Amino acid sequence: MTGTNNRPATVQTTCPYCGVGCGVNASPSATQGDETHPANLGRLCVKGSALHETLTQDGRLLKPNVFGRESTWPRAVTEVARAIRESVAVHGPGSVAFYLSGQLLTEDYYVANKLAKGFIRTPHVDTNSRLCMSSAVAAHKRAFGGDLVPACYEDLELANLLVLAGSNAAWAHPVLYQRMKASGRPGRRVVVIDPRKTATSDLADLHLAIRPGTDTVLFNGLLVWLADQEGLDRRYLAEHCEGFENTLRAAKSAAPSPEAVARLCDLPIESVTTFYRWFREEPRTVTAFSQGINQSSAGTDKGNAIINCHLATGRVGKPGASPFSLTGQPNAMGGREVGGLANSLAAHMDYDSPGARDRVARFWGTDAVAEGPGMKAVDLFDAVERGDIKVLWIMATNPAVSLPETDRIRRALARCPTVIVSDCDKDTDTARHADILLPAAGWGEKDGTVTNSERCISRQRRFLPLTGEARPDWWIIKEVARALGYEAGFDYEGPADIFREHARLSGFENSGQRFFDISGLAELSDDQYDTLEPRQWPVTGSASDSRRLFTDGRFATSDGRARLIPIASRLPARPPTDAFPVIVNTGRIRDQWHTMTRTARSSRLLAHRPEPFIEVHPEDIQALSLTPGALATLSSAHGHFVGRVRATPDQRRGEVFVPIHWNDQFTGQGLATALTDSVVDPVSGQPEAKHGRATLAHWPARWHGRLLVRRDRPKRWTADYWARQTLADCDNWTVAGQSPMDWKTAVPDWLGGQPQLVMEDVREGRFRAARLYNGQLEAVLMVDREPDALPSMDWLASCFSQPELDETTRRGLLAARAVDGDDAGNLVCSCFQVGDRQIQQAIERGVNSVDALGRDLQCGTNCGSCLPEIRSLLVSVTEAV
Ligand SMILES: Nc1nc2c(c(=O)[nH]1)N[C@H]1C(S)=C(S)[C@@H](COP(=O)(O)OP(=O)(O)OC[C@H]3O[C@@H](n4cnc5c(=O)[nH]c(N)nc54)[C@H](O)[C@@H]3O)O[C@H]1N2
Ligand SMILES: Nc1nc2c(c(=O)[nH]1)N[C@H]1C(S)=C(S)[C@@H](COP(=O)(O)OP(=O)(O)OC[C@H]3O[C@@H](n4cnc5c(=O)[nH]c(N)nc54)[C@H](O)[C@@H]3O)O[C@H]1N2
Ligand code: SF4
Ligand SMILES: [Mo]
Repeated sequence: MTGTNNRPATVQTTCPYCGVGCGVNASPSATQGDETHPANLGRLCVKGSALHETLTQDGRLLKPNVFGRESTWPRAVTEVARAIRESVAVHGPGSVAFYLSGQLLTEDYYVANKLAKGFIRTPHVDTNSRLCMSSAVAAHKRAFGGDLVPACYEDLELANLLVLAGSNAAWAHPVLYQRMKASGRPGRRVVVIDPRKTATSDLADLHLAIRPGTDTVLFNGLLVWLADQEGLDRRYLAEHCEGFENTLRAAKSAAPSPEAVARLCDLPIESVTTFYRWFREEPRTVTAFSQGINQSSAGTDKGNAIINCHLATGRVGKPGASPFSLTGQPNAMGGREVGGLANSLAAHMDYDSPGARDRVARFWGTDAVAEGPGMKAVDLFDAVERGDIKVLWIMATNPAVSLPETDRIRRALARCPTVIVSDCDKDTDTARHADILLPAAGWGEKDGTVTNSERCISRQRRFLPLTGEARPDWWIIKEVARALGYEAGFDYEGPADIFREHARLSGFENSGQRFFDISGLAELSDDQYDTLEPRQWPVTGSASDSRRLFTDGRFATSDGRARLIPIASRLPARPPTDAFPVIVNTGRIRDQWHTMTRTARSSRLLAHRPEPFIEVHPEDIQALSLTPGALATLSSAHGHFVGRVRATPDQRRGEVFVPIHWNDQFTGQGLATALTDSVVDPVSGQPEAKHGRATLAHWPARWHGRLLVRRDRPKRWTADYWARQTLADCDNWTVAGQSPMDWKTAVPDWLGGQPQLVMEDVREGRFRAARLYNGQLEAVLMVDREPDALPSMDWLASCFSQPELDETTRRGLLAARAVDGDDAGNLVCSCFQVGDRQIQQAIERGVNSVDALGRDLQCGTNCGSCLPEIRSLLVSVTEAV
């Protein structure tokens, strides 16, 4: 623990990635699961256990930068304050906007929200949570009267029927997935609702490969069926709910029978009725949902269609029985608590909550707060593009990659007179558009709190010195506030001061109406804040069990009753057309985090999927004359995505899946968001990120190449296709081109100088060149007509660690044939670097179970994130043999 004289080697902190919010024992050289943390009880996934590998100074923004020049803090703060002051004076407060993030700590978020809404008085404060959780927030508010998550993690273990709707928890919430798996027992059933078969489906007794976007139909149909089969809790409905009759009527006209549901959702009728029967039979049911539900033009309705079924069966806030929104970002919940969304004000009060504006203004000591809701992310960037926003301050998010129609977002950023970006990295796609860049302290360098998916508040603690001139976000905002003349409102010495104020506001004039109340933490001393144990909210003065909400059937509405919401069946706003016939589904991969600014620093993590890819059904591959392992292009109305084709029957026909992670630093054309439209849910404003439209075609390459260059060498070449992978000593660039190359002339640019070793076979389209420095390998380029004729990357990378290249290696570098060495194949287990080829060979040798493979190769024996993949290899290799 911090604060003691004998500073131990590790510090208890919280993982900065997903909303599971695992406790981590961290030191600069190792990260391990915290056995005392209630979220993970010692477990970590592969990203959490590789955290220390991402703590390099590579790529960090070390100093403020003002209009293209390195600067000092006093100058940067003065410039930010000047831009804001002038814009407010000339164009009014609404010309200033903030775009925040669920990756800020609660204390950072609180001060940003207070400065904007309470002092600058602009309502235009939105956050990347708009792209993430806003549909779930809106659904909670409609049903429960507040943004309230009734369940806790234990419910996932207690449930006898676990429904995972639009969630790939095995990859996106791995530690929760492990808890679900470990709690399996005879009779427990799992249903996965997802258009594609994912690693999560490994746990499923029933997988509903639903037609994208049709979840409202499925759950409307469930409500009708429950009513027909006497599966409702009439008493609970009568005592605690409103709106049932209208809701049932709407459901009946939308989804009258299981047959209609099967047709609309494109599911086998037996699967639909099995799901419905299980749901009716099992009172202990949890429906956990994530982005397959939220990121939809019907996201809020999907959420409410799920909650309707839970209310109608009385399964809310009971052990093992609840709807459960799995939040994405580490502090998505904290941001919602401080009121970071454009339609909220502060501390779970909205602009239209009775008395809220006046109450918050009095509490903050300001004469008035912003007048009403501000613009939501997509509208906000429209306003930036129109020129209505003159100053835009972006913190801890990378909208040039993560918002839909990135071409337009980038145009908007280029047009905005003053773009301020607070980030840890100096060269993100968004930072490239910044006029003022502010270096933010990163994970491990700052103190504060985050709230996870089960309302548990945990401390992030510092265990590293600040990098360069980087400062915590709260400090940066506070300095700007003071420069604007708001000293009195921003008199904070440290995050503990801010946390206490936030806690006080949650209880301020709160007569039990606002469920978000942590006033029990308002008087923590600095030491108590330092040693704060994970706590679920509410935390009021009185001792009460806060594991679950609504246990007494009382909700946060004015009359205390929950609302069922009538839902018309909804389909994606923009179905495929002849011009754009392919449906593009986008999402996460196991080992990367968002726009790769952190996870791509770990070569271990990037090895699992080293290049952008497109997952396609084998019959579509045939129909479109694509080649598995070759490149293909997806083209939408907004741009292109080039990636390697992965053939998989797990994909529905006519639909493809692409990862969201690649950005301009790691590939030439790999933005998933170039394929999605700015179509939003009408209630929440959340973009339909799971449903783009595109054409799909083979990408004809004339040549394929592999370039390995020692790290940090300037790049003086370009290629039609390229993807970068960071390795221990060098960068690996996978490249391809569509026009012929004169390699002898071009090669010095590629290798950073003249090569000593060259081999060219023009007839075969083959070229090999290497540059040495003091006998050591500096750069090597391999070009061939077919990608599989290239030498193995593992072998090439290993040549970089040789202090002096021996004769055999030199000959190998020039050899015409691929040098395979001990190629492990595509990486499966990141912890022990075990590839699919090794696993396949072991299975063929007769090592025929997950446990035996673990004993033989160690794969899957640490974090367990790769177990679903190992299991599917066991099935496919065994079937093939
Ligand atoms: N490894 C990793 N983990 C992460 C993150 C990360 O970047 N990397 N990010 C975190 C964040 S911020 C978030 S929000 C969460 C997201 O966590 P998830 O929501 O679990 O992850 P996604 O891959 O975005 O999408 C989940 C699934 O929705 C399915 N889907 C698409 N359309 C539909 C549909 O119409 N209906 C249904 N039922 N399903 C559909 C997709 O096929 C996909 O498998 O992950 C968090 N965890
Ligand atoms: N097509 C499609 N689009 C999507 C999604 C999808 O599934 N499909 N998912 C959406 C979802 S759910 C999300 S959450 C978003 C995520 O999208 P983003 O929020 O844009 O992605 P990140 O890479 O997490 O960006 C975080 C940035 O903050 C920086 N950073 C890290 N720590 C700190 C800090 O402490 N302070 C500051 N100031 N900066 C810091 C990082 O370097 C990085 O540049 O993407 C959304 N976009
Ligand atoms: S499950 Fe989420 S919070 Fe836990 S270690 Fe993995 S990424 Fe971090
Ligand atoms: Mo998210």
